[in-house]
Amino acid sequence: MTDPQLQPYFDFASTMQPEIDKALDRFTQLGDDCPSKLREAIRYSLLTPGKRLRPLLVLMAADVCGLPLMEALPAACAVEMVHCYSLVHDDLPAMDDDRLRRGRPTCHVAFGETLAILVGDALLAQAFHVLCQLERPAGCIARCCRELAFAAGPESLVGGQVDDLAGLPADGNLADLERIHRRKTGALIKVSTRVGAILGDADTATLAALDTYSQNLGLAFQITDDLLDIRGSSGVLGKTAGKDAAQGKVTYPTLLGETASRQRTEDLIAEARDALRPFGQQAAHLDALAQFILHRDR
Ligand code: GRG
Repeated sequence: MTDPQLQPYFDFASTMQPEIDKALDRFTQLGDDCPSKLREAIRYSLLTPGKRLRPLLVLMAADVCGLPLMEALPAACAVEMVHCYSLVHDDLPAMDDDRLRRGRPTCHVAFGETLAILVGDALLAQAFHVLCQLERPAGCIARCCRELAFAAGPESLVGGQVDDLAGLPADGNLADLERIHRRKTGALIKVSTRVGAILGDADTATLAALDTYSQNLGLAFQITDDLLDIRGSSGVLGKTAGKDAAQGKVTYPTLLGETASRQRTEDLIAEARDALRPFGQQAAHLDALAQFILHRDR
């Protein structure tokens, strides 16, 4: 039976995930100048059933700020496109060399390495093309573009990935690890709520509260990812479990142990939920999503 505290998350997700998927489908009905193999590979990677957490965060943050959900849909899709590009590139042999993603062969296994690189390139560009289709004032769109570009760029996602691939030295500490994850995993989660809030004309206090929420959520998300890598099964996760240990990676559980890592996740989620207090019931969906992170098994 579903935990009643998670119900607002499942209600929101069951209504909005199909809308997100329909919009992603629409935004990838590319014209004849897009080679059919490229279109097929883009859609193969993007339209597979992921959790759609980042687009849900965009929509929930927009909702808290009073923007009609459908108006934020292009931004939700743009963030998912950047996320999907990062997964396709991360899975490449030159990076994490993974063969399973979202329960299916990874893009380069299905379509070859060259096309997988180009799928990532195309998704990154298409994200900004889609973001510019928002029906919001030009200044607001420009701000969203700047925020997403920063989150995807060398001081965030790409920088975090470079440091993650280099690996922490054996004497690496928690601060070093969190610096990687703040950029590699956290930045896209943080920008999701920021973009939703910016579209909803949020004031500074609202943006700051949502930043606190999403920063704590991002770190908690990464720790649960590390724990699932140990305890989860590839079948449920839809990706290869046990990779961190196989690669001898320094992770939260290797630094803190599993029990303390679990406790840290709970503390971070409590802090994330605390930041939502000023919004009361309006933030019920964001609150339930935070609790979902604690319970997720994939
Ligand atoms: C290639 C620039 C570049 C960055 C790659 C995506 C990524 C950065 C690394 C993947 C490795 C990893 C396990 C990251 C932890 C967090 C993460 C992004 C997990 C996957 O996201 P989910 O669980 O995936 O939201 P779905 O498939 O549900 O969308």
